[in-house]
Amino acid sequence: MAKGKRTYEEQSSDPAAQQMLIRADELGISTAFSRADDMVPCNIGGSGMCCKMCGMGPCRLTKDGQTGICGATIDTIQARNLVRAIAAGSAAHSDHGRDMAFTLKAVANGEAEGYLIRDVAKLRTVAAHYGIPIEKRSPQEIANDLADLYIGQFGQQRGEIVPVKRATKKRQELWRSLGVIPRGVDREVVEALHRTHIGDDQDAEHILSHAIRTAMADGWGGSMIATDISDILFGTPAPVLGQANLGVLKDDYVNVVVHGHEPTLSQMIVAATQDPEIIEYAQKAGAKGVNLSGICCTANEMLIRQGIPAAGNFLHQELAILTGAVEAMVVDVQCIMQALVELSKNFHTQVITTSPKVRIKGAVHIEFDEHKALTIAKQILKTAIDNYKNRGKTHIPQIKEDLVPGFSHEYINYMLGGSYRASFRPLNDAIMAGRIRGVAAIVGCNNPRSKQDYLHTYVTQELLKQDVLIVETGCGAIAAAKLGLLLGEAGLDKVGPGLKEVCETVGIPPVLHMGSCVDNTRILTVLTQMAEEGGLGDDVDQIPAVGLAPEWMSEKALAIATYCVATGAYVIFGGASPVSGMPDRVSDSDLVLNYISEGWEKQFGGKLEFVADPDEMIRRTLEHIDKKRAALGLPEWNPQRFGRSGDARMLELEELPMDMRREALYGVAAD
Ligand code: XCC
Repeated sequence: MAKGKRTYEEQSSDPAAQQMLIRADELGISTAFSRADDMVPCNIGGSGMCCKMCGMGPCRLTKDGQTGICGATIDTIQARNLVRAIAAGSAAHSDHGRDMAFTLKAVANGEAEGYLIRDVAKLRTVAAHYGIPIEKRSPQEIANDLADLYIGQFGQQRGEIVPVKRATKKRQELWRSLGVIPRGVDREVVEALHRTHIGDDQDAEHILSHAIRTAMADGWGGSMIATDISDILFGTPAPVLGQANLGVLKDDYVNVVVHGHEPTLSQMIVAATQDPEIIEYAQKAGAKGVNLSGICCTANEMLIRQGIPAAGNFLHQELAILTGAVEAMVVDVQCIMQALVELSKNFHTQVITTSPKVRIKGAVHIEFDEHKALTIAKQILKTAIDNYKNRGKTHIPQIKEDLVPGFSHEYINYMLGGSYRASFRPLNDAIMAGRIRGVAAIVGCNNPRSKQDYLHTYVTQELLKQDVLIVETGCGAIAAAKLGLLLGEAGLDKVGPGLKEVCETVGIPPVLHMGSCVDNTRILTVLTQMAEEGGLGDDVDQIPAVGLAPEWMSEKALAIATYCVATGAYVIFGGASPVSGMPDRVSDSDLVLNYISEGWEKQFGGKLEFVADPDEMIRRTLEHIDKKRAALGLPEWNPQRFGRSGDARMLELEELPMDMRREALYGVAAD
């Protein structure tokens, strides 16, 4: 809750952000940070107690026993608000997946300029899951069939969406018995809106079962489709060296920042920046070339595949423009603040919208079309280059960090066992022995209501000390990157002894960056493969693992949380709970709160809780991990037991200053 103006250190834990917030104040410009200080959130809407579903209201249920004008109870209202948010989040991710499927179809038919099928092996693997014939067929033929199958998932009316076949057999049976398998992606989103219209579904538990079905249409539908096709078209990620933070912007280059979510656009812009015509055009304009970087999940898509630097996470979008060094901020869909356009008027930056679905008044619109992708990408870059001459004074914080992202589930599988014995066996063994106490997925957004990156990085660092292996996606991964936690040699002196041994043996950082927010489906796949590998029970809910989104803010995050719960995970969200009810009358409005926790745990083995205090998040995470270990009959975690087998080279490296360690390990000197 806002309590007046915070100090810069209270607004962000990132020194680069703090520098830009000082600059914003000097210039008298507002940011999401200052607007959050100025605007107190509505505690009635925020706690899920306001119903705006019809014109008789809005009804605000602030007194015990009060109902809306139609008689709707607080439980019904909270459940309806939650399922609507989940439907919006699922729609966003899934519409992204749909566009990827259309692009795959166009590529298969030779109608998409500039795109290739880069990962034929993944295409064949994915197609084989669904019985699409792969032998003696060209990649284009297979891709055409897969695209048709995937496009069909969105409008399917009956039956089951096909990616659920990739869950454990036991989980599929559970979902079938509970009747929650999505019939079609669009159908579940539409039904969520129908059920929550005035006078429809008015049993909170019944509404919440559809929340599960709708979220599964995202995680085991639209998002999984998006991840599969991104890998097929742009390559399945493998570790690559990258950089993160505002210091990646360059004074003597044309800076183009790509922000949003869909790799169809950003990957073509990556290709266009390497075109000799564009390089020459930039040089004629007086720059050394075009320097590309990303914000939000577009950053993650480019980072995990090509090592293109990330200028920052969600709350860095305005700060990048405040440097005065950005010629163009190119946006597509999701997480784009309308404030960018007003802000850009103080500088020379052009905000360029590209999606037929997203326009911002005052922005330049250059519509993207995958059939002419490379041509449009070049047009966008030329627009940015033409703007270089208008650049004024710049203030680029000289702060950036190296990182190694790109840990797809395929790569994790390979790195653990090598080409001939690729498997999750070594990871399961390490958990069973207690070298790794458990696994935490720390994902999700920034939220200006809390200190930027603090909750992400505090929880991450504390869990690492407890031998918890961390996987990350989205803006949380960029937070960890900015702090240097995605580099093995930087993080290893801060992690528990058993985890350190595993990371040194395999040669991985203790925090694995798995990609963008749609790539949370990679985490579903990892958990499924761990369960199928054996030794950690026979389904995901038995694995000592927890999902956390300490700084969540988007409806997509709620959809992700809910499909993870449906898959058997314990999910902890930080910040405010959208179903908390008023603090002084929790007893009157706790049905939804309890149902998504204990109720869902009884059904799915996973639960969703909102916990504001980071130490309590850590306590509950470790308690859950230890409970799952005990249920599996695994030895209690004992930090004294491991950690003496580290090899001499790592010990030597730890004695070196950081830049020399990096050079020794990666052959790249820090600059
Ligand atoms: Fe959240 Fe998904 Fe947006 Fe970042 S970008 S703010 S949804 S973490 Ni994906």
